[in-house]
Amino acid sequence: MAKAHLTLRLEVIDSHTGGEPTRCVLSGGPHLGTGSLAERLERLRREHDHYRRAILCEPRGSDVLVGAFLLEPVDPACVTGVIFFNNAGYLGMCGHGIIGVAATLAYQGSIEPGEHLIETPVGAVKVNLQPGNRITCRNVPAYRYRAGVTVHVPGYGDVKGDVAWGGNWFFLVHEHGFAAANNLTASQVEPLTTFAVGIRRALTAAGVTGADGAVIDHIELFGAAHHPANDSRNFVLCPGNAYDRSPCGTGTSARMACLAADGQLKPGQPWRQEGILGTVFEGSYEMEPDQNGVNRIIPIITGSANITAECTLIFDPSDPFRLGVPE
Ligand code: PYC
Repeated sequence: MAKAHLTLRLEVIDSHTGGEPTRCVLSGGPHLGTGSLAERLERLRREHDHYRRAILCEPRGSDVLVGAFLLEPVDPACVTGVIFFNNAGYLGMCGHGIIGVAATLAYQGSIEPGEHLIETPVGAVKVNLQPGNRITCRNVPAYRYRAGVTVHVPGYGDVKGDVAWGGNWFFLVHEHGFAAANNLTASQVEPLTTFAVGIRRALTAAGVTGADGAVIDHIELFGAAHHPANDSRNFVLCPGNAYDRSPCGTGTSARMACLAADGQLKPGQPWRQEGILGTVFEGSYEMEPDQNGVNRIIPIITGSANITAECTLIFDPSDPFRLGVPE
């Protein structure tokens, strides 16, 4: 097999948003040419996927990390383009990640407080940088695709949930044993993960997908909030089986789309989503017609991020794990 070409050094800035890490790759990434971000994502996937594992997986990273390649936007109104990736592949959008990207741009002095546009493969996202690294992001349109879908999960029985888009595809489940026992806690991450992986397998086996056959790769379980100021608590399983340490921006968007569809959350009404670590995203939404005139919610999510590292990744040609530990 031909030796995969890889830059020797990459400049990165790491941050975390409510506990969930983001690694921004600032320079030294592969040349992806021009074209839309969706086209460049496909080129990255097809021709340079080894970068993803080398940057994100062990020994330089871990399954929890979400990567963000910063690149030239197509729309000059955007401050940057970004392609998100993780241990399993690529993400259309990433809520905690966009907050991490904005905090990184602010740390670098590339953006001032106020509004900025960031281009993603699924559309432009507006961010508003406020004092104290608080960042509000106006996500891509979100919607519920199917309500009340039941799948049989071996070992657990029938599980009912909604399929919704919030920038990624989610299956959202409210009724389950962990919620009944108020067990959406960090100490239960292993059994929660096993349950959520079982749901995802059951969805695949039953042929339940998002629109156009899209794989539902995020599973979101809900329970009562632990803090009285919050509306709900969640556990989110990500595509590569890591769980989201934050309340998940795209998952919170999918949740608000379902609440809006059920008439339980009005435009502008606040929604405080607590994650498994107790960190919170403040959400609300505006209603807007899409290009086909169909009303979609535009989720608005606020969180904060902190910078944790600014460093150079080194890919020594003699390192047997230069491209990451093999799967
Ligand atoms: O915050 O949208 C999000 C997200 C997706 C996967 C991990 N975090």
